[in-house]
Amino acid sequence: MAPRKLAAGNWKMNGDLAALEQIDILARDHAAANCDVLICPPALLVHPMAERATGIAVGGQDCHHAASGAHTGDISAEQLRDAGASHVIIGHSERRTDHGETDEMVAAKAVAAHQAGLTTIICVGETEAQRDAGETLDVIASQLAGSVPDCASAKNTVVAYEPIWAIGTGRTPTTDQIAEVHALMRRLMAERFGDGADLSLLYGGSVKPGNAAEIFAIADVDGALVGGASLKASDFGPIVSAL
Ligand code: G2H
Repeated sequence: MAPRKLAAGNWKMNGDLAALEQIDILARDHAAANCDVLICPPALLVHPMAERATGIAVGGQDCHHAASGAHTGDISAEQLRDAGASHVIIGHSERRTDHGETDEMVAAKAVAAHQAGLTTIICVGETEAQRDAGETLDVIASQLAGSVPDCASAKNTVVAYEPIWAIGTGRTPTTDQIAEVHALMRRLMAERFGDGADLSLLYGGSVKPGNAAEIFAIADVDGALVGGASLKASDFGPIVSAL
């Protein structure tokens, strides 16, 4: 099985009920896309989006590691699944920074998501200081080892490389820099999991209609996790088409 191609949108804390019309446009224009198309809206929009989306998968942006219980303000993987989600982003750098999520916490959430039947998109990425210090490959290897649980497989896990300094900044790594990290991720996943070579590997960080084709042409890039440019179908559509 070759890695599946995936164009994933991460709306972060943006969007409202009126924004769901963007899904109608995407569904209309990309019914025959060459890739899987996924939107991860704020949690409140997961259910209405899943009810409305045709041919577009819907995911959460985080989940708790417990299936239920006294965790005020949190959402479980089971609840996401019940609301119609098929995927969940885990360990985005904004969660790691804003909520102090460690690799260990990310792995525990991923286990919970897999137990609920969700596909996880597990995020890793270096800071600018780590890249400048020549630590990028070590950081990525360490994050993968700590964040991707033993129950991962190509069927339930996608990995996203998101260099923190490229997120929402308009800056992107060079194609060689992306290729180097993705080759490492491919090798490490293949070494660790029986079907690890088949995991989909996404690039994320300032992907736009204007740079998507160049990024998708890089070896071992199977798609993108897109933030700002996923909010409007007029931006995300061309990215889907480029994959
Ligand atoms: C990286 C990405 C989406 P943006 O966080 O996950 O956001 O495309 O806005 O850089």
